[in-house]
Amino acid sequence: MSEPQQHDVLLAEPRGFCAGVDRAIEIVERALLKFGAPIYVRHEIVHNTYVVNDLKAKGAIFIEDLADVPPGATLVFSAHGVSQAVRQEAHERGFSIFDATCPLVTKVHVEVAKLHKEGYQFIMIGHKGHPEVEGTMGQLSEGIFLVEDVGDVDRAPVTRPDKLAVVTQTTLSVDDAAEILAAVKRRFPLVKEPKQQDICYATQNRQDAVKVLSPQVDVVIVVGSPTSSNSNRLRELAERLGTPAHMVDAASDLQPEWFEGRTRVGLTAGASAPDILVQQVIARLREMGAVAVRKMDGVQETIRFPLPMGLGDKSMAEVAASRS
Ligand code: 2E4
Ligand code: SF4
Repeated sequence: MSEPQQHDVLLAEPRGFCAGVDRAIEIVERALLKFGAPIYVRHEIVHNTYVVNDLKAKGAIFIEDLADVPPGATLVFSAHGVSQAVRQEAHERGFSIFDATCPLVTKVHVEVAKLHKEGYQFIMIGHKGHPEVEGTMGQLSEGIFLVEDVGDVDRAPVTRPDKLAVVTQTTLSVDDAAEILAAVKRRFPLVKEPKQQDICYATQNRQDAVKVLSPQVDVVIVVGSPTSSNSNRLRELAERLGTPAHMVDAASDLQPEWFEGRTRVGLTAGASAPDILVQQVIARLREMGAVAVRKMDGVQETIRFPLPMGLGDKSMAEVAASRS
C-alpha cells in the first residue's frame, strides 16, 4: 500500500453557516422545543443532508406539498422562501406558521411587491426550478421573466422596457450575474437595478474567499450538499480559477486519488454546511496525510437576524424548561 500523500490544509475564511441559515435552523429547533414533535417544514429547511437528518431525528417532518400536512399542525417555511400561492394555501388550511425565509430573500420579495404596485415588470436572474426562484417569481402572477444566461435576455417577453426592474437569486455566481446584468442593460438601458445587489453578503464573502484561496492550493474541497446552489457556485468558481475542485456531502465522500501528487489542499463550506462536517473532513484529511491546518485571513461576519415573534423571546434553555 502506498504511503498517504503528505499535505497542508488551508481553510477559507469565511466559510459555512450564514446568518440566514443559523436563524432558519434555530426556528425549527425552537418550534420543536416549544410545541413538541412533529413540526412540519415545507422543503428542506436548508439544502444540507446532515442538517435535515438531524432535524428529522428531533421530530421535524419535511414535505413539499401542503396537502401532506395535517390540520392544526405547525408549519415552517424553509429559508429559501415561498410564493404567495403557497403562503395563501398555508393560511387557508389553518396551520400555525413560522416563516424561516431568510430576511435577505424577504427583502427581494418586498422590493418586487413594491415596484409591481408602481407598474413595473421584472427580469429575475436565477436558476430555473430552484425554490428561491419559485418563491420570488411567485410573488407575482405575471410580469416577471426568468433569465438564466445571457442568451435568455433577448428572449424575455418584456412589454414595458421603460418600467422594468431586475432582481436576482441571492446565491448566484457574482461574476455570472454581472455578465448577465450587463446584457440586460444593453438591451434595456432604462432598467432599474436594486439599490444594493440581491446577491447576499454571505454569498459574496464565500466567493471572495475562494478567489483568494484557489491560487494558493492544488485542490479545493467544498463541503456542501448536491442541491445547494451556493455550494455548487464555490466549487465551480475554484475550477474556473484553474484549481481542481470537489464537493463533498460528508467526509466519507473524500477520494484519496484527489490528493495524489498534491501537497496543498484548500477547504471551504457552503452557507448551509455545518461546521461539524468541516471538522470531520479535516479529521479524514489527517488520516489521509494532512500535517498542518491553517486558517486564511478573511472577513469576520457578525450579522445576526432576529427570530420571528413568538419564538425568540426566551433562551433555548428556558424554552426547553417550560415544556418539561
Ligand atoms: C436561502 C437562501 O439557495 P441555496 O441552494 O444555496 O440554499 P442552501 O440551503 O444551500 O443555503 C442556504 C440558503 C437559503 C441560501 N440562500
Ligand atoms: Fe440569507 Fe444569504 Fe444565507 Fe441565503 S446565503 S440564507 S440569502 S444570508
